[in-house]
Amino acid sequence: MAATLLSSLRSILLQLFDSGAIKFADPGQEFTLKSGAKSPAYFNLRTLNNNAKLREEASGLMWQACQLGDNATYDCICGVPLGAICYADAISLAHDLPLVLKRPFAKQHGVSKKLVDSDLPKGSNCLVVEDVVTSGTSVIETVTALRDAGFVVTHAVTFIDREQGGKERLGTEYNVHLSSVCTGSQVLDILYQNNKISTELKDYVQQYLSANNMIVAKEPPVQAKQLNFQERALLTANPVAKKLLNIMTQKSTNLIFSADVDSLDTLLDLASIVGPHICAIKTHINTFAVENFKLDLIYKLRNVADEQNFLILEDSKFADIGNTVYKQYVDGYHICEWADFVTAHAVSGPGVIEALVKGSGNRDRACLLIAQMSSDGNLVSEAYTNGVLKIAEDHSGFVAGFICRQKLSSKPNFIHITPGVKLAAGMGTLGQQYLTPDEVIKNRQSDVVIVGSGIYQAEDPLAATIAYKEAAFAAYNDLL
Ligand code: S5P
Repeated sequence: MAATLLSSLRSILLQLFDSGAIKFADPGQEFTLKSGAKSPAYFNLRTLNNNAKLREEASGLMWQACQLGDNATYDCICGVPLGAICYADAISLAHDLPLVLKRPFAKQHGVSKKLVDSDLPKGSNCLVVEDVVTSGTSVIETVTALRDAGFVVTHAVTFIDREQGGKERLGTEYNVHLSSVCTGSQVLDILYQNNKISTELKDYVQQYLSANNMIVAKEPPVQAKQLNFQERALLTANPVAKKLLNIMTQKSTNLIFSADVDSLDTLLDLASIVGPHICAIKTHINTFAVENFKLDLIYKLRNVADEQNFLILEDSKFADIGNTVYKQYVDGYHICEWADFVTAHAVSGPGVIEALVKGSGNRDRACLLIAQMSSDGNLVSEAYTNGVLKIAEDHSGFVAGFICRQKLSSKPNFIHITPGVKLAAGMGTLGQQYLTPDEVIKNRQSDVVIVGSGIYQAEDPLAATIAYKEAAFAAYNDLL
């Protein structure tokens, strides 16, 4: 980088750091990113909006970073909404490039429901501008909308590339070349050289950025199933998924107990008995009679879970629009406070996950998406399941895996969890279809079984738990 550009970049980064737009967290105090992933580095360029001069300078650097050479240029420019529109606008004004606007959501009223509304000729080459790129998902959304509207998109530019897989994904999967003014490592170097951060912090954040590529390779070099739970934990960014994989290894159990009992008192008693043999307990908090409901009992369950090293999975099956899900998750039964992870349908789109990410705040939380169901005659189609996988991949920082009938994804970070399990296969009551632990883990290559009535209706729930645990874990070991 030329000396003048470097000095301009240095001055911008130092001002961003001093104004709190670039922040770093010590181990254990990580920030939650938009995708739900935790990170010790936080780059929020929105504060550049407060300083017109600085914004103009930053836009100038972006423009220089994405020059095509040979006097070639772009026909128009589009900023990823909302954060990067101001940079696209500054470049548009400075270089007389038509500005294309992409809406964050399709208009619900009026004549046009399009995401991109422009009367520029089809085939115009549009440069896409973003402020910070991590996994590249937001740039991809804008590229896709522009292409759907007839634009050609070959190049995108960002101020900071966090070097967490976005550039590679854009290049290999979308044929878009991403240029950047600087990378996450360069930000660290410049701040370190200017005595803003210590060597320890620089090394810690650098290590995190290098180890947490948000894009798990399309085809992992080793088949996911050949990796054991412990190895997969190392490849998993979500803290809950990581914890579950580690618990399964430490306790030799891939059994979740579905505690569909009549009262919270019974649930607590059973949890203490079966706790040593399960990796998680699954609750349906809204099945308890309202008049008997005592929230303090659920906090007692939290204590038992922590003491006995198992997680709590609240099977809420959230399915509404984001705003309602947020209220159900945060206010209804205070689920966000005591449940490590929850289930959600993806039928209403990614807003459900975004609501859960928001409701989780700084807590270590995750969700499982319902990708398939065990009930007879359910309406889940293959196309729907594929849609669920796509949403999960776009939100892999928060989605820990799937409720499913078989292995669906080869990505080692996604945990496959299967309900409808009994030692004897067959039809249950009200349309439930049961498979055996062997069928689920060995033949269908799922990772974890959920067992409810097979345990709580057994004469000896502890003996039944041990039998399910041993059957499911032996099937897992046989596969390795
Ligand atoms: O497709 C599904 C998804 C879920 S989460 N089928 C299911 O049975 N479940 C849940 O798993 C269901 O709500 C119940 O809590 C548990 C199965 O219980 P069981 O008694 O049939 O083992």
